[in-house]
Amino acid sequence: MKNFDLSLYLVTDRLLSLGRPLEYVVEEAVKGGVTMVQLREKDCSSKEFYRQAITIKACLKPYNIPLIINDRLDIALACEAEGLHIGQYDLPYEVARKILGKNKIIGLSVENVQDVLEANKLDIDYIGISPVFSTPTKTDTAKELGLTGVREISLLSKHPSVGIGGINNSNARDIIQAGADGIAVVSAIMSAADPRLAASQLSDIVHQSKLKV
Ligand code: TZP
Ligand code: MG
Repeated sequence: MKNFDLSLYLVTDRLLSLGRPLEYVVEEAVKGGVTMVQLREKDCSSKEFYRQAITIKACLKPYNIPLIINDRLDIALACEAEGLHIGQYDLPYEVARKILGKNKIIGLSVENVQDVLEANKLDIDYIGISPVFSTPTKTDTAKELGLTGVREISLLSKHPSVGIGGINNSNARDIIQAGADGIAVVSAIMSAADPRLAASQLSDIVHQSKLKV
């Protein structure tokens, strides 16, 4: 059964973890309230990506938090992740679904209204609205969508949505109020001095904002 909660979605970047082991930051973040984790590691070998995936999978298991692999279908299969996240330039959704089967979670990044209309035709599990704000964490993004974009896209989308890009304590509430089901963050947790505290603050903001939506 697919069971997931997009409320606070941590996307990893080992290069932003201030030298701390990825599994340490991830586990602290989960203890703080992260509901979903995406392993997104660039510039590393397949062997290293696989090793990280196995380590993070084991770390999430006791907490029942789904592990989603960014882009690499082979790694998602190899580590028996709960799902895969694909972007507009990755493997087509149909190919991923055919290989992963109907019980896995597949998320798709959308960068504009046209992408959402196309996504509505697919049996994906969620969309990532990308990027909401510009961010130093990923510079090759499409144009920032802003809160107006989040509002428009979440209204149009037939799938649940999560905003990503430049999200932190000061704007997390706006993203939920604009209609997203959750927030996805990299640096706000990966680079926090105390990742557990950072996650718990973001989690509180998301849950309080949902009560008011
Ligand atoms: N996709 C769109 S923006 C982004 C990704 C992976 C990076 C978001 O990083 P941060 O640090 O939360 O702004
Ligand atoms: Mg990608």
